[in-house]
Order: sequence, then C-alpha cells, then structure tokens
Amino acid sequence: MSVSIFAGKEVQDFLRTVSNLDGADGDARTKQVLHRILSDLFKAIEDLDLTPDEIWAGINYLNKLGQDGEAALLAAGIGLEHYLDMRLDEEDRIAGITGGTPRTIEGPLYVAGAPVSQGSAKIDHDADPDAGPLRIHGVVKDEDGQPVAGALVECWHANSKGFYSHFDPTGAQTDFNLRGAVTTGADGSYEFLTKMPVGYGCPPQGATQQLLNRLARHGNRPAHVHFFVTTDSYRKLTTQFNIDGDPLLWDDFAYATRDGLVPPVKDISGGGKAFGFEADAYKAIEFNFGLIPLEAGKDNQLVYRLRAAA
Ligand code: MBD
Ligand code: FE
Repeated sequence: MSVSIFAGKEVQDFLRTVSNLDGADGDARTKQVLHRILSDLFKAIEDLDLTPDEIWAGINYLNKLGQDGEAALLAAGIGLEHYLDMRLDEEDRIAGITGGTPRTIEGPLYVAGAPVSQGSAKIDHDADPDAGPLRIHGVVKDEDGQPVAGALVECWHANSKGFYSHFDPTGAQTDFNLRGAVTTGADGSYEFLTKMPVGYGCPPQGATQQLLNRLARHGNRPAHVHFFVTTDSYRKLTTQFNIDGDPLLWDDFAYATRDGLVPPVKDISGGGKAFGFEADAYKAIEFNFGLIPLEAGKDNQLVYRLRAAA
C-alpha cells in the first residue's frame, strides 16, 4: 500500500536528527551529504513504494558487495566513475581548458609501487604463451607539442586471460607483472615492452555481475592499457587506450572508451628480438600523451582514492 509521509514534519525532523544536522559537533560535510542522500533514499522508498523485502535485499546486496571487495568495480559498472570524468571535462570546458590527451577512468585495479626505469621497461615478467609481443611507445608532450622531460609514465594492463597481477583469481601472476613505470628523458619518449592484453570480465559470481545480470548487461571491457602520467609542472593525466579491433571497443561495461583513445595497432614483421621479444614479428602501438599545465601552480583535478600497493 502506497503511503505518503515523506514531506511531513515527523519524517523531515527525523532526517535532521539522524544526520545530527542541528548539532554543533561532527563533520559538517558528512552531515550535509548523509542528510541529502538519506533524504533522497527515503523519498525514493516512498515514490517507488519499495517493500521491506526489497530494502533488505538491497542491504544484503551491500554486504555481498563488501565481502567481494567490489564497491569500486560496481562504481565503474554503474557509470559512476565515468560520470566523474564527465564532470571534470565540463569543469575544463567552462574554464576554457582544451587540448591534451582525453582523460578516462582509472578503474579499480591499479597497484602502486611498480619499479621505475629510465625511458623503457620490459614489463611482461611472467610467461603467457597465449599473448603475443607488444611494443607501446610514444612521447609525452606539453601544450605546444614540445617533449616533456622527467615525466613518470605508469602503465598497467591485463594478461591473455583478462586478469591483472595482484587481483588475479588464479594467483598465477607475480607482483608487478604487466605493470611498470618509466621516466622520460630530454626527448620525452617512453616505451613499454609487453604482451597484448585481453579484455577484462567481472567475476561471474560477484556482486557487480549479479546486478548486471538483472539489468541484462554484460560485465566486460574491451582490451585496454591504463596510464598515469605524472610531472611537477602539469596536471596528472589518468587515461587508457583501447586495442583497436576488439569487438567490445564501443561496448565497454565501464564506459571508458573515447575518441582519441583508440590508436592504430601496427603489425611489425621484423626486429622483435632486438626488443627482447621471443619472435621477430610483434605488434606496435604508438601513443603520445598531451599534458595540461597546472593552474596557478596547482593540479585542480588531482584525485585521491585508496589504492592497492605492493
Ligand atoms: C578493469 O580492468 C577496469 O579497467 C575497470 C575500469 C573495471 C574493471 C576492470
Ligand atoms: Fe583495466
């Protein structure tokens, strides 16, 4: 039975009490945010006439989400992480900031602490016979197209099973397999020698996939490679490129694909052994990074979030 109590004084007072909105102590921002989100939830319960059974199913879902360690994965899957990018893009548009490599979501699978080398790193430490050799290379550039020296380029991606080291459910990968970091020299160039990734799929029994199933959505990403580019004088760039030709290129469950982030994949027929690859033939992707200068000495869009470390 549909009831209408939300707008009444009793419920409105109750929401203020629960959030301690009128108390002097506590964190003002937390109180403000809780009051708003709880109000929106109570209103939705009334408008949609959510049943107690539905509420408890939702509460239990949150428990499973936490047990599975998938809250950040769900954030990607329900577009929350992409929405944050849309907001940052709009901030830039309003500020008249243009150019540079498009940002796209970080995702939940970064691990801090990868070893740093100068200019080039071979990051395919573990054997993976199903993945072919891949050279990723390019230049970090400023707003005038000039090379940026001393940039830290961090890279991470999946193996031929779509699994990331540190998060691999098979436990098969060593620390920092397919993860690396290089600093650019005077020419701004960077290089990662690695193996071709395959797209990620959400854990089939996990909370994220459970919700996606109810929506008749898949939980897969096209093959992709993540990057952070960090310097002293430019904003930190968080981006990825996708592997062209992947059938899910424009059907990413995390909505990270963007124009400008699908570089061509070249087939190179010789010279692979000089790069330490087993065969002479390999694939190459050239991807340059365009950075945006700091605003008044500050990165106004730097994102802090809890990250894994090894
Ligand atoms: C990934 O590899 C990823 O990049 C995102 C955003 C979500 C899940 C897995
Ligand atoms: Fe990823």
